Amino acid sequence: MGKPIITAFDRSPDGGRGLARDTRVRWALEEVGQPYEVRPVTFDALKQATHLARNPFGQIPTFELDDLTLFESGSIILHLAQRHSGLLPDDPDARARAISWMFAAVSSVEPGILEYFNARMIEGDQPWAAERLPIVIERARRPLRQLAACLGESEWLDGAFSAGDLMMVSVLLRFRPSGILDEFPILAAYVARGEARPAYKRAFDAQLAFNTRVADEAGDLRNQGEAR
Ligand code: GTB
Repeated sequence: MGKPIITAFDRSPDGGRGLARDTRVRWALEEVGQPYEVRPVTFDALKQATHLARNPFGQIPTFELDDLTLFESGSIILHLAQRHSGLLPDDPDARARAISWMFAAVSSVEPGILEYFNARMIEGDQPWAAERLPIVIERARRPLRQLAACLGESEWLDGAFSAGDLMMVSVLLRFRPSGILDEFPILAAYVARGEARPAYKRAFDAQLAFNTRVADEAGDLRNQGEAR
């Protein structure tokens, strides 16, 4: 079996703050000890046929290994968690609950956070933006309040660290720059525990090095024709 190749922004707009979704896939790969390569893709190349064949929505991250190509960070992480040990419990019920948390992260928590970013970044100059923002923030806060109540003093969401935590921490991290995550000290501490994991640190450092590399010294696949 070869090394998987993931795609990432040729240059992430966040400059290496780890907020783009390749970081969560890198984190999962690090947790399971699977070496990988990174194919940088420019914004233009995202919407061209070669990349659309990997992801019909023209986005990163994707995952390629042998004949398998996957898109959606959640499905990539679930695939890794199912094929390697360390990210899902062996007990079938506990495994199902961990997968529930993965879905909760992307379908119950992340949408409100994304809507907040849309309201700030994309609609921020609309005449109604200031009036709408508090509604959007309150909608994003609601699942955080419920999540904090559920997590309480526990270290992780359901026993040992799992792909559910990896996904949830990744989703919450994106919200930290808003300051709203810090309204929930339980969640801020939970995110800090995730970030303290050696695998997260390796993933973060790798994406930072990738996004701050000197163009001509790129130790990746950028010379294979895609990112120009
Ligand atoms: N549901 C998909 C998944 O989970 O994989 C969503 C993938 C997605 O949104 N990908 C984004 C993308 O490719 C990058 S992560 N966007 C390009 C496009 O749609 O044309 C989102 C992101 C982008 C930038 C920052 N940032 O600069 O801070 C953070 C997160």
